[in-house]
Amino acid sequence: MYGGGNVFETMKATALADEDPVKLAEFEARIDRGEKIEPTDWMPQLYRKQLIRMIEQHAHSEIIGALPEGTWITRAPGFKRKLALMAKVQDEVGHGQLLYSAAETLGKSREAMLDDLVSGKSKYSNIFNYPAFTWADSCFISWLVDAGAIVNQVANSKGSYGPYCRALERICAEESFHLKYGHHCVIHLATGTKKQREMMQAAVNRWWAPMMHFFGPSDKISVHSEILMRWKVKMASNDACRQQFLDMYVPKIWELGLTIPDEKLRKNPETGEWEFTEPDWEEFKRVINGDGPCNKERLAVRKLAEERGRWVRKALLAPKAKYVTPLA
Ligand code: FAQ
Repeated sequence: MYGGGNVFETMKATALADEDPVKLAEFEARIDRGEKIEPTDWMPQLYRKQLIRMIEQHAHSEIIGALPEGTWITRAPGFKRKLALMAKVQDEVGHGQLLYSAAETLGKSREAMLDDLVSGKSKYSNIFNYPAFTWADSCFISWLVDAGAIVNQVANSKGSYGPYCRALERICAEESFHLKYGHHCVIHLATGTKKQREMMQAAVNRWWAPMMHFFGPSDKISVHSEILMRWKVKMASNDACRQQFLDMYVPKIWELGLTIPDEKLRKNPETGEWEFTEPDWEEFKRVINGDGPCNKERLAVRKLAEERGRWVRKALLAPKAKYVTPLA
């Protein structure tokens, strides 16, 4: 539906029919045995394309994700919070670096990926197209957006593509510090003054819908899940990740006296599944396709960074560049 489901089905069938059946069978047997695929190993073109798409989008999400929190560094309440937030934002950009490197092993250059980001051709996570109006919004991101990211990444770090899995392992270790920092910030506000509690509640109200979208469209309408799960790139479906997030974090949110803006939200005691209002997938579609509240602003900032940093990249890559000491 979002990437043109039927078109993708046709492309997938054609792409697989074009592959050498013996090599394809051996590749799939390796995946079934739980082996890691490495950059120089044979792989179907569709596996390569899907991995580039997914890792690239993930990398973009990290560097764009640094922006809403980044604007809070100078306004963070107190020196300790400033230091912690600065380190967190720096980590997120570092995750982008790791992920761009992992995607480059599949044959797409970093320049091409960044061009596709600023031109709007590539996607990045829906959630970073919403504004962080208050300090509490920044706290919500540090705790719950990181929590959602960890649910997804811990699962996928056990996947089939070596460079992506190794990057995810390192990323998850760092994200767990972010989660603790974010939880601490939220506890502070949720147990603080009336004004602080209200500010935190307003942030939960604003971010809940984007958070439900964050795990991707429901399995019924997800376009890529089937092939990605068959090839163990995605190790849990979008709905499974959403359920796991709700299981782990709804009780923690309630424990802090905060409410969640969804009257239907409850854990069905018979099925053990969380029930909730169906997310507005039309809004999701609009936001990921460029029409969210902050898409233009986010891309403008990235574009400026690309333009301002061009001379540095050019100087570093110049073939004749060399360091000349004053005494030489
Ligand atoms: N936002 O068929 P599916 C973070 C698109 S990192 C935007 O289900 P798939 C760290 C999807 O691309 C957060 N677009 O797709 C941090 C596809 O469009 P396309 C990022 C989305 O790939 C924390 C279409 O919808 N994490 O937060 C989204 O099987 C705090 C159809 O969807 C990752 O990227 C979305 N939420 O499953 C940083 C993890 N969901 O390409 C700073 C790796 C779906 O056909 C502060 N990625 N779409 O045009 C994944 O696990 C998967 O790609 C999913 C989507 C689960 C995101």
